[in-house]
Amino acid sequence: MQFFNEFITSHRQKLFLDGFTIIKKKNISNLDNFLNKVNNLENNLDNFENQKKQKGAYTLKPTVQQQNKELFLDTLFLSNIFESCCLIAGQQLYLTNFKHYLTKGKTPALGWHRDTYYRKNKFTGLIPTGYKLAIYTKNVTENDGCTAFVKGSHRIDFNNKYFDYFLTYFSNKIRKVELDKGDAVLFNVNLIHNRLKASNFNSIRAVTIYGFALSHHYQEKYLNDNNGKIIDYFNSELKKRIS
Ligand SMILES: O=C(O)CCC(=O)C(=O)O
Repeated sequence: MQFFNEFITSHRQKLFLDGFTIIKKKNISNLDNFLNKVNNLENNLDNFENQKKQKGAYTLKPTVQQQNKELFLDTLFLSNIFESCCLIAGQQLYLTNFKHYLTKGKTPALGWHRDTYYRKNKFTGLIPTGYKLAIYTKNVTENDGCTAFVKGSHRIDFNNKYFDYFLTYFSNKIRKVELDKGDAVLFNVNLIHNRLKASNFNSIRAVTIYGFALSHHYQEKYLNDNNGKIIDYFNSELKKRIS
């Protein structure tokens, strides 16, 4: 119990200070079945389509994502990862969506961005700020297009793109997360982050990214197309566990 409390507290402090925290696979139970099945999906490129918003990256086709929604959502509950994320964040989290990304070979960087921000009197993204959980289904090194963060930038936000540019290119706050298959990262979506370019011809980088809001209320915004079925399934599984 003491180990558990210390584990959660240290991740919570990292999340507060840095805006992200790495959860190693050894601390996540029952992940192997998920990793094996997702690797099988990754082995067939017919399961994927070009991701329109991310040049050079692929995501699961909507039909394949629907067929496999139980695989991606059950793993949150069958392992301890979702419960750990709620304890680390200090509150109940509610799924808004998930995407499984694949990049193969040389791939350009996604670009530095915050998901939630305020510019020119306009808010973008979820207010209050939600979280994303990334579970890596392949090892990832700096040259494979790893995720990178501007450490602490969720707490240094002057709502100004030039200041963000300064943080990204001239500060020493960039952290590139090199990880092993099965490791996960929980991050605050106000944090400046990026998928760096993959510079190896033979690199394969794969990750499932789940978006979480802080209330049921925010799920409504995501009830479009087939995503409603994904949210309904998540909510019904969550209800079984918290009622
Ligand atoms: O794929 C990544 O590492 C970053 C993804 C990202 O930027 C996002 O989900 O907002």
